[in-house]
Amino acid sequence: MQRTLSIVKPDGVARGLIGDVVKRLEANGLTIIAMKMIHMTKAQAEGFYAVHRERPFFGSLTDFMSSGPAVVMVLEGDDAIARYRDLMGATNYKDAAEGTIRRDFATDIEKNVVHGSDAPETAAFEIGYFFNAFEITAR
Ligand code: DGI
Repeated sequence: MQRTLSIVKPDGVARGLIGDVVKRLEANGLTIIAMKMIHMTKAQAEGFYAVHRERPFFGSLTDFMSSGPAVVMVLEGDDAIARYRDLMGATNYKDAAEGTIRRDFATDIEKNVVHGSDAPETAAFEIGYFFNAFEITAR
């Protein structure tokens, strides 16, 4: 069993896509073991994406991520990190495979509806960034 962090980003929440994302997670055997709505401050978004702080899009990305409410979830399942990345599709929706969340819903390389951890170490950091142990349902 593996855990990963999922975010329905502010564009996805604003456009009414929470249900579509959750439906795909549940239909594909990823179990939601924690979930809440948050509205990140700019500083919280900068901390979350600190790995990208030298990138030219860092300011724009953290403005966007702090622009409205987002839904953060912890997903659990066999190979959950890679399986959820497959459901999301490539970062740039134009490169994303057919039937993926980003291909079907994203409108922009930055406004790409969802986030998912890319490795076990980042999943551990990202889950701990938003959730404490009491917020993750025991299984
Ligand atoms: O793990 P991903 O979300 O697929 O991608 P990432 O960790 O490389 O980048 C994090 C987010 O930053 C991504 O979802 C959208 C944004 N981003 C990535 N590359 C670019 C970008 N935004 C802009 N404007 N331009 C980029 O080249």
